[in-house]
Amino acid sequence: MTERTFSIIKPDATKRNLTGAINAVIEGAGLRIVAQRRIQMTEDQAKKFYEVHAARPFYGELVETMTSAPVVVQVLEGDNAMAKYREVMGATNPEQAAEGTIRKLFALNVGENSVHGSDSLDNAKLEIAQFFTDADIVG
Ligand code: FUP
Repeated sequence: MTERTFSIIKPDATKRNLTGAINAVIEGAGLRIVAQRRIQMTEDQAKKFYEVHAARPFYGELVETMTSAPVVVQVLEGDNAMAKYREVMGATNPEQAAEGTIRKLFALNVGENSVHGSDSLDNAKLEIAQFFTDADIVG
C-alpha cells in the first residue's frame, strides 16, 4: 500500500554534506521524496518532536544535538514506506546496523545517527504535520 513517512537528515549528516548521498540511498530504495525543506530546528521544536523521550537520560543531549546545525525534514512516499525506510535506515546504534543501511554507511554513534524515520503510521502523520502542510507535499 502507498504510504507516507517522515524523515529527518540530522545535523551530523548535514554538517558533513551528506544530504545528497543519503537521498541517493533513499531514492535507490524506491522511496520518493515528495516534500523536503532544510531548517534550523528550534529548541521548542526539538523538545516537542522528541517529547516521548522526555524522561530518558539522553533527552537533553538529544535536543542539543538536533539543534546544533540545520536538518533536512522530508516526507517520503512509496509502497510500505514506513517499514521500508526503517529498514533502509538501519538499527539506532550504527554498530548494530546492517550493511548498506544509511546508519551503517554514515552514522557516527547512537546519538549522531544521521537520520530519523517514523516508527508507526500514526507517528508519521503527527510528525509530518509538525513540519509540513498538505500544500507542501507534492506526490
Ligand atoms: P530510532 O527510532 O531508531 O531513531 O530510535 P529511538 O526513537 O529509540 O531514539 C531516538 C533518538 O534518541 C536516536 F536517534 C538518538 C537518541 N538516543 C540516544 O542518544 N541514546 C540512546 O541510547 C537511544 C537513543
